[in-house]
Amino acid sequence: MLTLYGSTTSPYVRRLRIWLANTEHTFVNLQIFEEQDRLALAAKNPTMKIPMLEDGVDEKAEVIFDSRVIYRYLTAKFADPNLTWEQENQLTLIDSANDSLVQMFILSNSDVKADEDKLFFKLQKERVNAVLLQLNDLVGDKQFSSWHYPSVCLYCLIDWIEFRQLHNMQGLNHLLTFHDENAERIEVTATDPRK
Ligand SMILES: N[C@@H](CCC(=O)N[C@@H](CS)C(=O)NCC(=O)O)C(=O)O
Repeated sequence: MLTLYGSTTSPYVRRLRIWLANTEHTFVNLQIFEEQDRLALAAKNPTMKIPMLEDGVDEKAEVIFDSRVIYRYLTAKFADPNLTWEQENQLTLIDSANDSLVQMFILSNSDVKADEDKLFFKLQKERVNAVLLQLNDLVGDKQFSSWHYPSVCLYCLIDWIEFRQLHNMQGLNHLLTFHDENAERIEVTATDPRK
């Protein structure tokens, strides 16, 4: 029995909800910044980050942290092919922009103003700009034309950026087209964080 713990707004969780759309599993929707759910999460996962996967029940359950490791775990469990090194790099690009945006989002929710003269914000902005440009080029090179796992992750990143209004996507036309082309997939609409 597979149980995925997460939230409906996290882009890291959404990629796995989409990936597991045709696999029997239970989704536990946590409010990770609220006391009770936080305690429940901490009891199993001291990183206190979502997603988290549980395979099995009680003491016999395998508990896996981190979306990347969860994906590898699922790949091994269902004997799916591993990602290529090129796809691993695509995932690293996506995750690095995603991580920077998550950190800046948490800071803005902590009333810390994004001061571009400060090293922290300079570094994150530089990374996000460079990575999104590179991903835009890769989409232009047709590397995301099939709906493989990196495509799912890329979609979740772009859609989360739009949902939270985190970055001006003007000019990143390949990314915007890629987003539009995949927006009506059933597993995408079913996991829309706006619902
Ligand atoms: N490397 C992790 C990142 C997961 C992550 O950053 N999750 C966010 C939600 S989008 C989180 O749980 N943040 C809680 C915190 O930073 O305290 C993964 O791929 O699963």
